[in-house]
Amino acid sequence: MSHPAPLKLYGFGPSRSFRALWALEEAGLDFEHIETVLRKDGSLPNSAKHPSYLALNAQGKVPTLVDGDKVLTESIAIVNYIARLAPESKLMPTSVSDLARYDELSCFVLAELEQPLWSKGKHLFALPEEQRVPAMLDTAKFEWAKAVRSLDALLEDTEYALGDHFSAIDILLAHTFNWAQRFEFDVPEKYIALRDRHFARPAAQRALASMA
Ligand SMILES: N[C@@H](CCC(=O)N[C@@H](CS)C(=O)NCC(=O)O)C(=O)O
Repeated sequence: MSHPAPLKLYGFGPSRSFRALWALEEAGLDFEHIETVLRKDGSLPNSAKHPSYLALNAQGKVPTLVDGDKVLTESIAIVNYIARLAPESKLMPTSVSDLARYDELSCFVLAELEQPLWSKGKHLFALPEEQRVPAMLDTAKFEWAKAVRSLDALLEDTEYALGDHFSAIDILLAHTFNWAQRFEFDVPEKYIALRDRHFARPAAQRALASMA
């Protein structure tokens, strides 16, 4: 779908930027995907530490979405923005009651489910070496198992997380379980199946192909 200003998504491989890439594909919006490299020398023009990128995203992280003179960071804010630009995609609900559930689940993914994954990443490779605490890896495993048990209680055993159709919550869950598997966390079979089911969608396949 055409949009007055061409959207630009700065992202990197299977990182959190994949959530935004997939949402753009589901929404059918025109966009340019700008592959950005992480934790590399800031003199590289496509580095997230290059001064021109830091002017967009002061943390030097992905994703960043640029829409004309609007610059947006934070993967969930970006996914929500995309959903609002393309309401017909129904990625985000509209009723107060469904939005409350949407907020509950998206906050859970961000604050509880992905937190131990990122802890492991930080203490394995992302933090400066002298800041890494190896014992955090066991803590992350413990917190992951606890978050998954809480999710079991939060989700119903239905095809989609919200109502009777696919939404951005399914993107967040599928992406986060894929991340967990890549980082060698224990992922229950039913969440592997959730990831596989949603990754089989044509929009997810296009997003996966475009970052290859
Ligand atoms: N809360 C942010 C986190 C963004 C983030 O940490 N992105 C990682 C990739 S998944 C990154 O760019 N890391 C680079 C670094 O830590 O230097 C979001 O959801 O967008």
